[in-house]
Amino acid sequence: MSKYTENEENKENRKNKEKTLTRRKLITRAGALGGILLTGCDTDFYVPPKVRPGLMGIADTLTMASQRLLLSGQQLVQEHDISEITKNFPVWNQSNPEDEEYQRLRRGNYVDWQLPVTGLVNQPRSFSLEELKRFPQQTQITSHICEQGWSAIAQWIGAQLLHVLEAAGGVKPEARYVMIDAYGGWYEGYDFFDVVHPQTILAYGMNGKDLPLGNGAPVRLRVERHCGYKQLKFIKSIQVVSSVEGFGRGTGGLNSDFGFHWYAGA
Ligand SMILES: Nc1nc2c(c(=O)[nH]1)N[C@H]1C(S)=C(S)[C@@H](COP(=O)(O)O)O[C@H]1N2
Ligand SMILES: [Mo]
Repeated sequence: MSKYTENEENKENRKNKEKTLTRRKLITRAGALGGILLTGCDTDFYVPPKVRPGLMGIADTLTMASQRLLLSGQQLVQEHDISEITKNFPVWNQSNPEDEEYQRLRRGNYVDWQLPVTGLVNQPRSFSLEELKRFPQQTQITSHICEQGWSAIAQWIGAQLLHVLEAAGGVKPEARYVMIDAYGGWYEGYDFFDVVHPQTILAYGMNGKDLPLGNGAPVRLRVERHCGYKQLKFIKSIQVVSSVEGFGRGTGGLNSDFGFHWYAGA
């Protein structure tokens, strides 16, 4: 039925993910990434990069800290059955970035699309779509919750962000955030708690097909414990950084620049 996966394959996939998900393994993996969890930056996991002033800031920090404490074992979000997939998954906000470069790539069916991974990685490099598809393929059927009041279930197919960073030589010890730029001007930042999560993938497929244009072709992020606006579409480049200074208004993402919570955990 599907180009990428079958129901059974998905079940097998999920079992494998559950097996690999022990805290010890996570630390080992993160250790391979440059000792992220071992170099004394644990408290970074509990506070946003920029705490908003006043009550909002206190609320943000408490929400993030309490969820992070509860989720310190890196639980997986619930995965659904193929029969629960929403028939017409919405296309929300941007549906076809106008950038000339994006339009050129789209007309060429993204054959020339390249994803640069730079900053605090040991071997900066780019990945083509074909190269991304060569990483172990992960599928997950999850629900997407938009802060603007809708939710829908889809199957996402992609490569773990963790694997991609490993293929760029792993990250340097100063690495704290992954900043992702998108065509159309959006950008978002993520900390390593979410970056190394086994369900955080660069998705190039949706419901058994290539990712449709309006849902972020050729590649979008799925960071499953977050709500809609963190699920960045039309990915252009990835940068590993020690600080979110110098990106937009310096809050760590376009949405937080405009007053949304940086930490959008659902
Ligand atoms: N680049 C980019 N990413 C984006 C958006 C966008 O407009 N541009 N919208 C966000 C919001 S608010 C939501 S709810 C989801 C919508 O994803 P969909 O269009 O696949 O439904 O993408 C998120 N990522
Ligand atoms: Mo959203």
